[in-house]
Amino acid sequence: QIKRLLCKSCGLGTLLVAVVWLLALLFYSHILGRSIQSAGWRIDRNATPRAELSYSARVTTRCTPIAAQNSSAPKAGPGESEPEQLELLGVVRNKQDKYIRDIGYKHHAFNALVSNNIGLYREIPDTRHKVCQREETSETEQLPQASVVMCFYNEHKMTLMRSIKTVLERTPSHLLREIILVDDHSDLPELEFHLHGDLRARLKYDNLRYIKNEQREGLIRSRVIGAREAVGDVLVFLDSHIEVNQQWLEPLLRLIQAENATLAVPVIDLINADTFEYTPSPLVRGGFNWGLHFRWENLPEGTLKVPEDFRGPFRSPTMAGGLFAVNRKYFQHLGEYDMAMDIWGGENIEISFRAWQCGGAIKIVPCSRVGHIFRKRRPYTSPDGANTMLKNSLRLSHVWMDQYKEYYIKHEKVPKDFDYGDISDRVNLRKRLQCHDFAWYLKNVYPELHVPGEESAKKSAPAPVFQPWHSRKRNYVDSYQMRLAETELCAAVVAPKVKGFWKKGSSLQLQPCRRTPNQLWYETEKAEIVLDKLLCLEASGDAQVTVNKCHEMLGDQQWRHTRNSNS
Ligand code: LR7
Ligand code: MN
Repeated sequence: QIKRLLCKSCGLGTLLVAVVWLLALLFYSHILGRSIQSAGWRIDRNATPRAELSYSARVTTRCTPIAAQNSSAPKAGPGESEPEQLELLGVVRNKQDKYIRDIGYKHHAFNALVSNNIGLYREIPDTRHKVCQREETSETEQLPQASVVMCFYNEHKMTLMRSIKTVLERTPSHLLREIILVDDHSDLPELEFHLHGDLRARLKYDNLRYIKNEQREGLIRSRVIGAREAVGDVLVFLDSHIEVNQQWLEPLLRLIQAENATLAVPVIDLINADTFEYTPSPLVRGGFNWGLHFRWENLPEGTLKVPEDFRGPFRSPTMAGGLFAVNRKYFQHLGEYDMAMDIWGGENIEISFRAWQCGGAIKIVPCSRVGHIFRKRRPYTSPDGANTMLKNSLRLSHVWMDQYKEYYIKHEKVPKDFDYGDISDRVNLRKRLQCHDFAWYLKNVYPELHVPGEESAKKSAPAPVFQPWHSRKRNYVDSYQMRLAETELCAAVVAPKVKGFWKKGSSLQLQPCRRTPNQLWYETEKAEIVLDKLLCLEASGDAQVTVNKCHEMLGDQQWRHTRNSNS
């Protein structure tokens, strides 16, 4: 009896499994309309990497303010959670922890408890593409010296100190002339101490210079105040809540040495405001819309074809503003910043237009990586509550945009009588430097921008945009095993685990199919094929396929399904 029962249920079980399997198969091939080529996965070398983006979510977002965008964050993928360590650092153990966290969010719009617990320094992932690591710094190479200018207003103390500390730790001392801190009249009690001495002692760095503004000036004038004190060959501006990555400075200096009228911009990696997780940003460039808001957008199609292309640099119509290097003399020559711009906003677009129109350039240097805390709101206001972005943008539009300023004014519905102050100095600067007009900029630097009323005959597609601050939260569209046709063998990673992860660079092998983590692949909306949430299928040299750290830059980690016409 028992035997019969068992057999019955086992028969039923088999049937059920078969039905589910069939349904799944049908769903897969008909609904998703794609098939996995199981025998021999192929690298489609002819495909332009960017062409593959066609089924990724294209959301247009801007860099700042970023409040609105975060709410639509894609759900985390399977098994995707913040690294354990960081989670632990966020644990609220007592009232004091809770206070630190809550007041931190209020004053800084990020999780100060985690930041405190991280302390002065931590390891962060090296997010550069592998071609960058091959870039040797030779003994004989003579690079210019940098002065880092960091201005801050009511910055979280530990975060500020870590920003400086990472610069000290990750910059060869012979390339760092000094660090100039400009305290923009902060009024938080913890910053009231003799910051200068305290910081110098704790950071053990003599060339730390400290300026405190007598009144609030805003980041734009503060940067100029700092820059005028600097003596290094190259100015490097940094926000006060950043962590620089390995060899971040050298590629910037190298570019400026070769092209002294180029503003060199690192890739801005993401430091999550809630968890402080550090994740890479994809390679994107800067644009803007007619509201004169900075936007990220994809590189022009075909920019990244072979691994060497990942070294850049890439021309960028604009920059985000906070992090860049520039020859100090050239910065002066170019007219520093507009000193009548207040507090926050617009200066990044202004210096972008000015640089391009007046004979310079802006280039993104992918081998230089600096992480920045992207927060959901700006935690401060201007002293009189004024909309400084509006005033600053009006100034820049009147100086640099010729008749095209009307698109801005219309877009933002700027009141006719809005007072943006006297711009004659900046108009004279434009004349003195004999700068190109805005039509030249649009034609030569940013032909992809849609001009209202004009046909979009320009060759590039409307610029699709990644959301860099979400990039780590991959959107998974599929999961599967890769089974060799007519066999029970599946593509697997068979490698020792290092600190709980498969060893990077491991190649694939065939193994009897099991739904074990080393055989389970997740496909993201960017067409990466991910194993165990961290490793991506990668085409490496010599026609090998391996798994390697996901670099989020597509190219050799972006895959296309091709139907096997014989089956
Ligand atoms: O009144 C102020 N005085 C200051 O000294 C206001 C701010 N600041 C300091 C502040 O402490 C910080 O160190 O200035 C720096 C920038 O201010 P944030 O961090 O509030 O600005 P943000 O990161 O939101 O804004 C981006 O756009 C700004 C436009 O004015 C500046 O150019 C910022 O430097 C810029 N930041 C970046 O580009 C980093 C990447 C973000 C992106 C995209
Ligand atoms: Mn910032």
